[in-house]
Formats: sequence, structure tokens, C-alpha cells
Amino acid sequence: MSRFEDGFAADKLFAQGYSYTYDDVIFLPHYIDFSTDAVSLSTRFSRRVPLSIPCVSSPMDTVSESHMAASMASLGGIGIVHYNCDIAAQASIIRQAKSLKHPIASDAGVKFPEYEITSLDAFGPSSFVFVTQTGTMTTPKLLGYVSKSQWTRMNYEQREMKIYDYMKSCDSSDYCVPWDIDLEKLEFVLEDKQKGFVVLERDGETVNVVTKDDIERVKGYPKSGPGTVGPDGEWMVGAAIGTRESDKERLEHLVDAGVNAVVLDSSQGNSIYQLEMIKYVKKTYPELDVIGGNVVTMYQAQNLIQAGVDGLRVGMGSGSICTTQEVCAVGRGQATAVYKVCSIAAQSGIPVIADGGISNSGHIVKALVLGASTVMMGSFLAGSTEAPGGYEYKV
Ligand code: CPR
Repeated sequence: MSRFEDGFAADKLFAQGYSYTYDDVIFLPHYIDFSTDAVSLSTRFSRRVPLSIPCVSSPMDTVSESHMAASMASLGGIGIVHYNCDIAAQASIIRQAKSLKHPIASDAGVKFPEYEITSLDAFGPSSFVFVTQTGTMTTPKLLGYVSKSQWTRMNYEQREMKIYDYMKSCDSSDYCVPWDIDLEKLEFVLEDKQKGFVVLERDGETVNVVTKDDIERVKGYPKSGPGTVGPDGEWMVGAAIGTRESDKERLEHLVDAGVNAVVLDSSQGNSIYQLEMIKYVKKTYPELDVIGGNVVTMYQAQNLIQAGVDGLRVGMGSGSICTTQEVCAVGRGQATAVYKVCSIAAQSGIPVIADGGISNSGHIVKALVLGASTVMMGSFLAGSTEAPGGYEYKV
């Protein structure tokens, strides 16, 4: 404690009746008597989900599918798989995320069988285009592939054909290795088979495709810690669900797929629908952590805590694409919302996720200092190799 009266203490600042965003507040520096090695970022996502870094990826279809979830977990955070898809697809993304022991997101393009490759852009930075039924890697089977060298040797007439007509089939077990193979062995197989890529399989389903280029790229990444691993030895993965009756069936499939926490996805979490869903989840799956939200006031938070949540998600109108404050005239500056909700959640030991509005590392620091246990990020992670989607080139 300083003996000077200098600046505002948080309780005084946030008692003034103003609503502050992250950019409205700044902290005064203090005194350092420790090295950066002594800093631990260990935290909790929710009551029973410990993390070694305070970072969570948003349940958005442009952000969190299997590669993002596995990559976040491998770095000590967690990814929350979106539910903008049918139940089977969401469960399959979770199973796939858990099976990505090496969360290598390939640079290669993935297309559906009827696609026509019209330029080399389809390959992206890779030497291959892979073919699946859906044109995404979230699918149980790889059908085939086209190499850049094969395509460049084709004449103009041949290039007008659909990929399906000239792709090479991946039927052969020659391409396949088990999903939990060591990275060193994976490299060895890639060298040995001279095919340029391998298919990782689990129970007959394609889990990932890895090329030589991908391995070289990943080898340059900084070393990460043990990651967020659950009692089953696999990555911990979260998933979003809604509060409708049909979400109960969704939940059952997600639990079968091994989900480690569920996030009830709503911009206004303090509703009868959410309170009932929280109680249902806790009664049906007492060991599964359920995160309620979103909330921005102490009153809202208190209601969800009393209903039994294991974590709270804070933010209304703070997200980069969110229009709640303009359309519905409700919300709160994110710095105030985080501080107020954290002050009540701390009394019950409930971790708080500061959701949205993170556009620089300083915002992460602000959220954590104001009491949040983690930050949830959407646009900060969208567009990365690990996010869903492929490359589009415009000339
Ligand atoms: P940013 O990190 O992009 O600022 O915010 C991400 C958060 O924005 C999400 O976790 C979610 O709370 C919110 N969000 C995502 N999609 C949204 C749509 Cl379509 N509308 C309103 N809010 C959204």
C-alpha cells in the first residue's frame, strides 16, 4: 500500500456510477521485485477445469472447431466449439479435437468432390488439395487428393473436370497412421513413404492430414507446456449449447463425445430458460461444468450463481461484431461489467470469463486485473490457420 493518495482505488472508481470500457481505464504502475519466470498465469476456466494460460476461444463458427480447440488446449487454454451446426457435426468436432494429439492445422486446401480447380490459388501455400464429402476437414473420411505438380501437368480441357474425376484415391492404408503416433515417428513415416503427406486415423475415421510442409512450420513454433489435458488423457474441450428443449438431446451427444464443459450461449443469461437449463445440466450430469451468461450486473450474476453455475461469462455488447447495445439498448462498459460481476462471483469462488472486446494484449491484462479468471476471444483468433475456413485470394 502506498502512503500517498494518488489515483483511484478500483472500488472508488467503479462506485462513481459511470460505465467504463477497457479503453476508459488505465492502471498505475507499482514496484517490481520478481522476475518474469516467477509469474504464473495458471487459472481456472470453471470450477473443475484448470488452465495454465487464461485464454479461451469463442464459440463462433469462424473461430472454434476442432483445430482451434486442440490448439488452445495444447497451449494450456481451452476452445469452446460453436453450435451453429447439427448435433452430429458438433459431436464429431469434439471427438476430432480430442484426437488431434498434434494439433497441426494443415495449410493445404480442402475441397468437395464436385469442385473445379481453376487456378493454383486452390492449393494455398501447400502442395496438395485434399478432397472430402463436405469440403472441410470436419468429416469422417478423406476421399482423395490432387498434388500441385499433377494439376500443373494437366491440359486446359482436363482442368475443367471436377476434382472427383482426376483426384488420386486415398483408399490405401499406405497413407494412414494411428492418431496418437509420436511426432518423431510421424516425421519418419513422412520421409519413409515419400508421399508428402499422411492421414491420421482413429477408429477408421480421418482425424487429420499432415504434410511435410506442415511439420516444418510447426517445428518452428515455441515450445508449449503440458496443455489442458483431462482425466482421459485427451485435450479438454468445451462446447456451446442453447437453452431450448432440443439442446438437452444435443447435450447428451456432446457428453458421449467427451465434452469437458458446456457454455450456455445467450447475450442475456439471466432468464428463466437459462436458470432451468443450469439446473437440468447439474442434475443430469453433476460432474460436468456448466458456464452461465452472458451477464453484466451483480444481480444477474447472483441469480445464475444461486442456480448452480460453475463459471460466469461476462459481456453484453462488448464483442467486435456485437450490436446488442445499439439494437436492444442494454449492456455495460466491459471494464465495469467485469469488475462488478467478479466482485460477487469471488464470494462464491466462481471463475469469471471476460468475453469480447479483446483487441490487444493490454485488454487481457485489464480483464485479469479487474478480477476475471480468463478472457474469451473471437476476432483476435479468427483468420488464423487454426480457425475454420480456407484461403480466398482476390486479385
Ligand atoms: P470479440 O472477441 O470478437 O470482440 O467478441 C467475441 C464475442 O462476441 C463472443 O464470444 C460472443 O460473446 C460475441 N458474439 C459472437 N458472435 C456474435 C453475434 Cl453474431 N452477435 C452478437 N455477439 C456475438
